Amino acid sequence: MGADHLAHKELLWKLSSTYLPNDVGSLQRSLVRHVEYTLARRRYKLDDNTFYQATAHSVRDRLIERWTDTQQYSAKVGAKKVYYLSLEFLIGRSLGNAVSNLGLRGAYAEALRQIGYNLEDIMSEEKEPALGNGGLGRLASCFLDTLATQNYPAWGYGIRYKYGMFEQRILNGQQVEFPDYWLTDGNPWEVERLDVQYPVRLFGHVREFKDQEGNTRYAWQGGEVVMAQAYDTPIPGYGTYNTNNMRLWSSKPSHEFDLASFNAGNYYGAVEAKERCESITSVLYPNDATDEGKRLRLKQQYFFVSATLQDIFRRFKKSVGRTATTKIQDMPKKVAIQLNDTHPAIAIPELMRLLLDVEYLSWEEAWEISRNVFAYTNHTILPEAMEKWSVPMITELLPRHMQIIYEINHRFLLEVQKLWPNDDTRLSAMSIIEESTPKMVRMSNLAVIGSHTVNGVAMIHTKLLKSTLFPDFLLMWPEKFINVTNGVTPRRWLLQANPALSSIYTGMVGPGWVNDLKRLEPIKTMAQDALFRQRWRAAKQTNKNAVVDWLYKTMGIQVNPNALFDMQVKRIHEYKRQLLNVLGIVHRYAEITQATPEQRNQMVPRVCIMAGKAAPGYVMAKNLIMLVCAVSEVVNADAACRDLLKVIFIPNFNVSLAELLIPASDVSQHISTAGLEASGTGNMKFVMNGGLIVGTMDGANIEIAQAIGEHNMFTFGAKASEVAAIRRTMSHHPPKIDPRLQRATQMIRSGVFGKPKDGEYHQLLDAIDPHKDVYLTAQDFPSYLRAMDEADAQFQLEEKWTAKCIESACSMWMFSSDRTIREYAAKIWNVEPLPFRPPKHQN
Ligand code: F55
Repeated sequence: MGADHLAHKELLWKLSSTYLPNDVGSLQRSLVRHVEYTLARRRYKLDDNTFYQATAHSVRDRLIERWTDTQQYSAKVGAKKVYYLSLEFLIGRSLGNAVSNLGLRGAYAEALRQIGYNLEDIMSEEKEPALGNGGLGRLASCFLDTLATQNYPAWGYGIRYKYGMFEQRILNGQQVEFPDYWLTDGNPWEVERLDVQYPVRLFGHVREFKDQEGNTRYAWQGGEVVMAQAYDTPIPGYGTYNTNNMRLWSSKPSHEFDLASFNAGNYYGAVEAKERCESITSVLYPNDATDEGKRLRLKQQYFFVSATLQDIFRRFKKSVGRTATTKIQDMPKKVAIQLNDTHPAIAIPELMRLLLDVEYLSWEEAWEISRNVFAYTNHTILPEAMEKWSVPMITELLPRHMQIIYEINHRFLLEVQKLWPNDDTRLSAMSIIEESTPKMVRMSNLAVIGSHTVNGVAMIHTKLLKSTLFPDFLLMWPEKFINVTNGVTPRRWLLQANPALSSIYTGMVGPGWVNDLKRLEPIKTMAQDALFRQRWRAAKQTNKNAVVDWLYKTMGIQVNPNALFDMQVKRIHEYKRQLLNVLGIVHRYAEITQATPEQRNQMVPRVCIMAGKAAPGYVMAKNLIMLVCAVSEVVNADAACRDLLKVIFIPNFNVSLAELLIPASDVSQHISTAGLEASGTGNMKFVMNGGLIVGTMDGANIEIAQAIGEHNMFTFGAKASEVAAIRRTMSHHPPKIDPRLQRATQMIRSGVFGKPKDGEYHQLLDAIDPHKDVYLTAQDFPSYLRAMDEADAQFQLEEKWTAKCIESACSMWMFSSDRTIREYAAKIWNVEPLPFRPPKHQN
């Protein structure tokens, strides 16, 4: 290197190596600079939205310096990286999270205050990206937060949908979906990487030929080529400089399109083809528990996987170049890929294709690498959610992958035959191909066969996974199946969502609890301290008041702030049994209207809050929303209920609303039919925030009960082990209907809540007929009421109730995603934290 070059390099380094100052004055200068030079505005009274944009850019600058340094550092070290592949990331708003994780919340609040703006108001200007359906997408985002906070070298990969989860409005008491175009104001949190683009092929054909050694090789050719464009979003850790990356792909046309159509002289055809390219990443599929088998969805999955693997491969090969000793066979030493459900499972044949057709490895070598790279997380055992793609569809869209899947299956079935000769039943159950018409590819079998580890997301779920979904695979590979119980990030779900409770925690044990939730354990003894209980209640009241104000401001509804706040907020699904909740509410309404004034005086006032989206094509879920809205109309207008009962359906449930609601709940409901909710993560958030649970022995409820003590949870209903037998019996010996249920359904059927013209309520109620009560709603009704009564009774014993809440909230450390991720790192990924510390002079 020449002397000039070195001097240039040194000067450049000096110019770029210092971190931005974070004192209030500097932040203000940065805000104004962004108003003037980034947004090109001045000498106006600027509105909150403009200041949101400016604040976001100012914070973004501070994220970027840590982000680029973290990435450079981990590349230099050549550390093993985790790649979390998910078709969904439900990130929520970024501004509050960023200032909080950077430790700059106070400084920004003050900087803004002095120039006449309020940070909270500014934060609420942000439109939340809704790039996920529910629990699965939110889990991915909690994991990214923890991965950064714990200094793991990790990237999230996903899709940058133009339209996220639809916006739900309630019109005439029914859900109506509106497109969620979340990019209208631009997105200051992303960086478009014009230098990171990959071609992705679709359709075409496979050519067979001989390589120089005379081996048969295959090349996938022709078809259409679409470009994948990378957009990067920094993911800051809390209390660390480490800032990870979330890379989302957007589809755009490749130049090939221009050429092809130009040659054909077909202008309109060319434009249409371009539109088709862009449509791949247009919209998030809004189903959270059914597989629609739509072709565009398979295109999305492959598009995402292809771009991601090319990117991972390129990075890995660059690192191979740096260290002469690393070979392609060492990929599993440098790369761990986690498949978030089967949605990205086409990555398995895609990696095989790259290793076979591009790298020219042998099948055995390729398979060895591939299997040691991938691990698969299952999130459901519902049969209707199991992904299957028709063989004709895959053959048309991804001809080479279909070949590879057949080859994987062929070799696998030979192994099965060796283990279990002449066992055709087992063979067809374990096959990747379902022998139906048309034949189908079972993505879960592919994912199990192609991964080194498969995990469920709560103990009971993993148990059922082994016993019902994959029993044969378990016999074959007993070590492959493990449990990693879900968790949620305390940064977003406590520190940011619940400042009132957070400041109590910090006052008691210092700020360390945010990254080490175990430190809250000692606070449990404070449950015995009357003064502490009072402070605790004051915090809860602050949060309840915030919801009361919000309800009045946005919905015009007045509620009693001293009532028991009861919430069920999650996707609407029959297995989650919102119907059980509504029937309970109708029962309560009946009790109130029939009570004497003295009896009414004894009743516990309740505010019942429900929220959640129904998949647009899910009739039963939409009917349920209709019923809730109708019940709400009648109950809230009935003078008899006044302060005793309010029923509220809050439209458009999302991460921001969850942050408002969860800290304000006294009781939340997690009441799925036992065995059907894989884990649930809302349950964890509610208890961490000092609420108690009414719940079934399902998903993570079971482990939460264990952690906080069963006396602190209102449990009810059939156990998972009993469900099958109950279902079998009910068809010939239907159970007697509880008279209270009889009354509630009678009220609904007779039109107390109106009579919609298509018999929507009848449809809902027919499904709980004791002959065919699939979700055991009628079956569990009596014990549900008992649990709710118990909650009422306990709520009246204010001091005892508070003690329960304190004990529970401070016993929740194992439901921090920090614990979850440590388990993934140790048991699945084999990766170590790599803290990045900037040189002293830089901060
Ligand atoms: C999204 C798309 C499809 Cl095609 C299928 C399912 C989904 C989805 O959103 N699933 C989902 O949210 N599953 C939930 O995952 C959570 C995290 O593991 C669990 O807590 C929850 O029990 C499970 O239902």
